[in-house]
Amino acid sequence: VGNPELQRRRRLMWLMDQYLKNDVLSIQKSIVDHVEYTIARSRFKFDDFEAYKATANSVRDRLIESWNDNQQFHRDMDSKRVYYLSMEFLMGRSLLNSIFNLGIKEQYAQALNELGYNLEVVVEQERDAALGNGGLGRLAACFLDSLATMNYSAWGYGIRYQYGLFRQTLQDGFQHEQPDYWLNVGNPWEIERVHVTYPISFYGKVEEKWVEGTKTFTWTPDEMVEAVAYDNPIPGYNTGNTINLRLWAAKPSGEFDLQSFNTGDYVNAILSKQRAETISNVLYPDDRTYQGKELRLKQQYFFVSASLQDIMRRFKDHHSTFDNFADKVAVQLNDTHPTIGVPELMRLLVDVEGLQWAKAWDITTKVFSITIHSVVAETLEKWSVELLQTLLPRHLQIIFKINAMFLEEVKNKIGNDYDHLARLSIIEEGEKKSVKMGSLALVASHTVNGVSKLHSELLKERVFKDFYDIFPHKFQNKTNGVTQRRWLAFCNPGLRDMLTKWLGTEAWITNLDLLTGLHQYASDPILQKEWNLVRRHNKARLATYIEAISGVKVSIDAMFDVQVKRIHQYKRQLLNVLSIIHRADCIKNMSPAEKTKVVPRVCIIGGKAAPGYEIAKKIIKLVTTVGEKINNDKDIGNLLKVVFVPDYNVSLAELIIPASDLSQHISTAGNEASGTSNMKFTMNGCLLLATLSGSNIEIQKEIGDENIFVFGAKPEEVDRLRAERRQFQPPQEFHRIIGMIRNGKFGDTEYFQELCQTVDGGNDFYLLGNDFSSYLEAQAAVDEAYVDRERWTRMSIMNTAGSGNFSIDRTTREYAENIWGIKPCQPTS
Ligand code: GPW
Repeated sequence: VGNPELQRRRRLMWLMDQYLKNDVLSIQKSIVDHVEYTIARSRFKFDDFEAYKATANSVRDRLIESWNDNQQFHRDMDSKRVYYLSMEFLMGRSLLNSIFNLGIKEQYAQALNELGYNLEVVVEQERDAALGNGGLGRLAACFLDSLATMNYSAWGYGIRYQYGLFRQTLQDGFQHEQPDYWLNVGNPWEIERVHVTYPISFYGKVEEKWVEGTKTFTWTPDEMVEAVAYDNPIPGYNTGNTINLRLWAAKPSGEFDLQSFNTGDYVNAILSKQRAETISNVLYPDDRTYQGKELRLKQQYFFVSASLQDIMRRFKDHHSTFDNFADKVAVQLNDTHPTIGVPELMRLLVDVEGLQWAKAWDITTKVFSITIHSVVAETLEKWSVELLQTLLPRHLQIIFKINAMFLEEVKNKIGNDYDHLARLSIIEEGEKKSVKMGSLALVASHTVNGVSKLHSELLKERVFKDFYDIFPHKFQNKTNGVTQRRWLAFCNPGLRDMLTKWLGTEAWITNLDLLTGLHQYASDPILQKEWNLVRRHNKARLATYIEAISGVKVSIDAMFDVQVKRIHQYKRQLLNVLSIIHRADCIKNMSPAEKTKVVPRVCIIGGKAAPGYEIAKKIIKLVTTVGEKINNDKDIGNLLKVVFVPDYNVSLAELIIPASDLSQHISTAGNEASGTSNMKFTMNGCLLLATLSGSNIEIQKEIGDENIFVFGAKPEEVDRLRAERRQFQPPQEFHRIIGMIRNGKFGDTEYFQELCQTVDGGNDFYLLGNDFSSYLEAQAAVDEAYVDRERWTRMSIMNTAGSGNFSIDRTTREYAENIWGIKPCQPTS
């Protein structure tokens, strides 16, 4: 009581509470304040978009308040924190998520309503923050939600791209890319920190000097840019814990390169400095192909260096030596993209802070851990030694030294087996030497994990076999998860209320295992009736949307059969299209009596192709062409509709997933590292048509074989089937359908030839021909199950009931306990 500092703080806390009350009237006042003072519109006249902006700003105020309290709390506690470094954060919209997590959704709905606005409409005004490509980026976003909700101390670090993932439009059925300049309408969710900046250097040369008997290195860069922090508060659900996503923007550096101003060419000097901003301009839209572009490496180094400098500055506020750095800091690398952080931390510790190499290496190897998201070594990044030498000369030296010490160490274990050493070496020799970023990350990390059980085994057996032999203790599995807040509670309000009613508690929103409580009601006719009512409502919403964008009228009695994800050959959207053609063909050959037995389907496909990925673009065109043909075929009528949903993104996923009856996760066995949308569909009571890939296998185990449709080769057969594919004879139907495309049944005869070639016997790397029969059988089983409404509904309920393990909260807890060494921690009062 006598402590004046404490009194002062209490007073400040109390004052803040006076400002930001959460009753309807206070919320209305803050919304109208923002209309008038922030967006400077008349309080009597603002449209839905302005209502969104004002509402978002009023929520932002509340977020900042809890953000500040939380950061202060963790500063005082000096708790260990995890930093999640990722090139991508696929956040989607924030408004609904924020007011739900803060527990003020009802108040906001009422406040807006009384002002003459509708929350649902207002929410739709927000543009997606699409700072990611797909699964990897969305996983990062789910982690943030979970870390905040579970009261961990955590920050995300990434890049504030000015252009998010391109927007996909279709013109004559072809994909076109439109820039996503998402910041031009302003971003109320970020807080610019003009004073939190770090210099980031590039190019130049390194000088070696002997100082008091030790060799020192001075890097004199040729280019310098400034990294400026933008903070994005991430509120947890039902907790005061609001964590931070700090994104870096590149700005011209103020201090550097003053000489160019003295040459008299003042204007050009400014223009050339302006080019610094290009570093954070645009997100690379290629999901996993590395083109070795210098700008990409610059982006990686830019955000990683800024983040590490920031982490070290924060650490130094409390500590005078780096002795217990690793007790306070854990850094998670989201795939190999931030791996340049390894030599960067070494450089900062050795060259800047003056630590001995051995000490710095000890710290580094205790700080880093990495998640790998791919099943094949070819997708792991490699950077040419030449490029590194030019762009980051000091880092290349450090990488060489790490490699030399590492190879020295393994020689003691495996002897002078040259081939073996070459495979382990971080440097790939050859005409063009390169640095294997995966290997570098593995050598420096205390832990490496895959993202599903099967995938983690494949990492040990294949991708990193040589490393597994010498570092078996480093390898772990962390099966992915998704946040049930966004992906169930918020995007499917009907199901949310029903779950809460039947389970008698809302606690499943933070403890998804409670969903097992539904098992006992799976056959209960009352639950089944309510269940189907909710599903129909969701399907009606999607049907309205589909009609609005495509003009295609779809019946909600039809089965909604959905495949939405990035377009990739290994994900086999082509297999889906081929079976759609087959289905249409069968229907056309039926008698009227036979037709009455057909289960009507609406096949919905969505996803973006990387702009340079020609085959993927041809798949999109095939879907739209086939759709055009089928949708206008009188013989088929309502028995089959095919819709390509353009510009699939987080917000569309929130509409589509709750409305799906069947969803397809049909990559060649073992080829999907995990998959995460499969989890979202399962949670929402959608049945899966799935191959033995990634987390499909674990979902099957949780919900039971009888509640999922699994088909296709076994993962362990894939190598052999690939080797024998030249001899394999695909079934007649397969040939026939390919023939139809080849012969111009769907037009664009020339255009589709190359696509057809990809499944020609010798070429069919993803084994579409091999799996075709089994796929059709599974599809028939789906139809059979669907007509038995009681059975289908029970299966649907069993999917939701069995999805508890795929909450990201489970994943987060496993990382926290087995990798990061952090504990939940929140203020007691
Ligand atoms: F190539 N994933 C992704 F493996 O979305 F790095 N982008 C990528 O660049 C890669 C993987 C990479 C996905 C996986 O394909 C998917 O199976 C997984 O569920 C997801 O990452 C999250 O782990």
